[in-house]
Amino acid sequence: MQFWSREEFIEKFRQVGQQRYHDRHPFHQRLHAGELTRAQIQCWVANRFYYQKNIPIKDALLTARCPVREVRRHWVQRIIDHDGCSADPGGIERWLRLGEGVGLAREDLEKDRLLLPGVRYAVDAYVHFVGSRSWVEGVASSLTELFAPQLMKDRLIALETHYRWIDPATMTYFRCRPPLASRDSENGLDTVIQYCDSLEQQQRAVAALQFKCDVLWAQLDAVYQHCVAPAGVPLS
Ligand code: AHQ
Repeated sequence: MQFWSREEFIEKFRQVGQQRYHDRHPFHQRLHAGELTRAQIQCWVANRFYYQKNIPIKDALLTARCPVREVRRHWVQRIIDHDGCSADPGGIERWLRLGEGVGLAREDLEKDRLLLPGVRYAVDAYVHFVGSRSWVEGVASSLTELFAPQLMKDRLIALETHYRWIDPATMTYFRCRPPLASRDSENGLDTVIQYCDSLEQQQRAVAALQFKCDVLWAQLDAVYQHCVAPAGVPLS
């Protein structure tokens, strides 16, 4: 097998997303169908917060491991997008507002009081992956966001349609993130294509995306198992 062209490489990433991205997970299917209870939504929001607050930590690990200034400039911006700055409260703050919107106390999220073991270990595995693999594999693992904008747009419509008990003003996270996700994933894709200069590195980049799809899937498995369909309890 020889080095993949740009088009072939991109198609490999698209195939991974098509088969394994978490938009296909039963939890998201039920969320979008309006089938979830307040308690199930709260469980999801509280556990996704652990993922969100670890994003800038893994981005800082990637930035520290990357010797290319032009790449670091993009990743420093990603940290600011989540942690915020004087001009913008940031995505983590917007997620805390979402938590309040679904009836959770900020401190419950900040102190991981509702965090499930499976979510903790999936997210910690992601942070460890980025902190221990090549920086290009770290960039490749973020490319799940190629598929995030449409998912977040669909999710926002579902939340506004089916879950009217949530104040729409607290859903700003899902209004602000899609354009940043598009910007970041386009930059990440160009970076991975530019810096993978062997077939072996290209294959490692695709494997990194597969790993990250499993990180996202495992988080929803933990939430689904805990509060939607506990093992051994028939759904009907
Ligand atoms: O809100 C999300 C986010 O800030 C990020 C950063 C990015 C990364 O660096 O891995 N991935 C990501 C994602 C976010 N939201 C998820 C969702 O379903 O709301 C999707 C997730 C992703 O696709 O990786």
